[in-house]
Amino acid sequence: MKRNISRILIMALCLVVCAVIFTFISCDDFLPQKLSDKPPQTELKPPILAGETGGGSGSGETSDDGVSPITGNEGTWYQIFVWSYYDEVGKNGTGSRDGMGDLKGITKNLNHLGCKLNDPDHLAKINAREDCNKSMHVRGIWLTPIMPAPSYHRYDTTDYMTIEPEIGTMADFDALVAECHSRGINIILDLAINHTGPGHKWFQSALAEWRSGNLGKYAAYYNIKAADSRPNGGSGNWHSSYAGANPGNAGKTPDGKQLWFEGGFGPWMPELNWNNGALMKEFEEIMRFWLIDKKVDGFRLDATKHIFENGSFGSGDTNKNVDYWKWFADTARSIKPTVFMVGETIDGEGTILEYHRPGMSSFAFPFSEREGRIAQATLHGRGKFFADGVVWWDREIKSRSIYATTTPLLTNHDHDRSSQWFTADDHRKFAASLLLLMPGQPFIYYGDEIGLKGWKQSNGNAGHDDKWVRGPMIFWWFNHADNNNNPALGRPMGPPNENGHRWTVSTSAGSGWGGTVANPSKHGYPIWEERGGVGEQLKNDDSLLRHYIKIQNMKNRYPWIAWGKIDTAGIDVDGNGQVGAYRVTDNRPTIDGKPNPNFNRSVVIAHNADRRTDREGYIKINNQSISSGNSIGRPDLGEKPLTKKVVGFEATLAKTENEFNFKEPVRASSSLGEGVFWLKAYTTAIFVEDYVTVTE
Ligand SMILES: [Ca+2]
Ligand SMILES: [Ca+2]
Repeated sequence: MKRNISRILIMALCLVVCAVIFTFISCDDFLPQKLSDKPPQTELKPPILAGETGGGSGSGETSDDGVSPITGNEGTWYQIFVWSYYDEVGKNGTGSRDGMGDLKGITKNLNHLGCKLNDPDHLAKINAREDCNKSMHVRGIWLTPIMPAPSYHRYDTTDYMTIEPEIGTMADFDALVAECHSRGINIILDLAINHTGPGHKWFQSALAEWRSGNLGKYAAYYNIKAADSRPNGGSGNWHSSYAGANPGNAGKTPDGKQLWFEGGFGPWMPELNWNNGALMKEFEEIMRFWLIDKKVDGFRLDATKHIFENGSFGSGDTNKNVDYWKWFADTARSIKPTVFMVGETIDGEGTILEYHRPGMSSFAFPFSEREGRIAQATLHGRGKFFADGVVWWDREIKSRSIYATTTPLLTNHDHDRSSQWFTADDHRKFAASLLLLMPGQPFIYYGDEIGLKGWKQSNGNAGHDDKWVRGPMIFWWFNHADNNNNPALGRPMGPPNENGHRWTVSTSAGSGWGGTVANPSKHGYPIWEERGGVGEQLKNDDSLLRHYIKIQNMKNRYPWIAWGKIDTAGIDVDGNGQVGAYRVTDNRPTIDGKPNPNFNRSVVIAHNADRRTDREGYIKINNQSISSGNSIGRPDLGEKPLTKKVVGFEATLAKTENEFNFKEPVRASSSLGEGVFWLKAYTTAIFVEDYVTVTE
């Protein structure tokens, strides 16, 4: 302080600059994956350089500052298959439990997902592992379809503006939304709008009009033709009779011609005719109803590429569909500017990317399942391949729309459960670190956080089908009486058995869901005899659930991971591609009109996917002075030039949240602005690059 400059005021916004390394217990019980193992599929494409794909200007959306409009509430999402989540009451939200999950069951268990925002000690409690630290702190829930529909999966909607009575009432839904919002949790609904169920009044009205010969409003809601033989050259996509809860023949016109309707997914899903303006108006009202009246925060959009086909089923007319979804996204956004939309496009990488152009997200399937990039890193040591993919994907989608965000997932209701093919807990934990620390808004499929297992019928898993991957969430496995002492977790949830838990769901005719599971072991559930459900895993610091919570807590300290700008400048790593790293920088000066205290802060996220060997990495920040006058840093504090640097690293081998308090840097580099990091085998680190403010 003797120096004769007026003053050096070092004001670290967060002197607890930190790198947190968390590690996992080595498991010598299993054979390590050989790094040379050939991935079990054809090589995924390398990242495409900017410009190669003609990224273009998206579909015309711009914003003043060129960055995504955000609310500050972005983050990790959680997908719930309502019927299997938690059974609290009977039909219509009343009476005693009936073996089916319901909306009240979700509301009751929200502590698992997030705690009250208005709790002033929120963060302190997290650090102290009290109350709220039982929560995963997700920022949103995706409910699979909750509207009336005859099938077990509910993607054959018969009424877009009511709630299926099996899971409760509209009042139950309102209560769930309110409770979610009080915890900072968004809710999006699953909309299946390529088709309806045959029981929808629109479809029945359409057929009635065709039969009467008086074609009115509804006749053109579906693709219906009158013909002596099956249309389109006998295409299997056209049906003369419909299936479902109340099957029937489509009937004939007054002059005796058979009626046929298009249904690419089968005779239980007649396809809507999206060339129809009246139908579009209909859906504007449906969107308004949910977004405004019911306060939902957005939609998950089913079967996006099937709206318009290019001839055969599944061919997907991308150009027409992108235009269609642009209409949808623009309409939704005009109703609610903050609406979040994510589509399901099951197709190649290039096609999925194109479905971001409408101004919505689209699930990042190239990162999912056992062949995706997360599994490639987890099972085959391909950390760099993963990180390169992260950077590539994020850049590609942002070049297509400012409203698009990376929306990765490990699995969903259509996939084999990840714990089935991640055979060890360290696999599961490492994969969770990869997923949750991806930029954008990752999705957790309910139960993945406790390692629920289950095969789907595909992949040669004879005797299995969808229900095996939509099994009961397990809140408690052992000692159901424990529940009495843990009211926050609600009543016990047992494993599936012959006595009525969950699997006695015999909903509606033709569902195929009914009956009990005669042999639970086939389902893979016995794993829980060792690990337990939510309740048991919360008590175990080394559990998979505790790992999810741990990462979520860390991630939520750096919320810009969900929206920031991504790059790899100055990052270098050793090894043969086992280490992958990328930087995410908060590029929002303001959030919701308020100065963003994290503006221009960044983190480097690094993963060592080598399961056996510690690896080095190197980060160099160019001590780059950021010129003043561009409102960086803390405009609310009137801060002047900021110098960005890595102040230090902490190399705590953190196993519990208590160790995340970033006490002191233990690995500060010798010169400011650069540093070497060292990652133990199969660990992940977050390095926080912070600011030191220097004023004269
Ligand atoms: Ca129930
Ligand atoms: Ca269609």
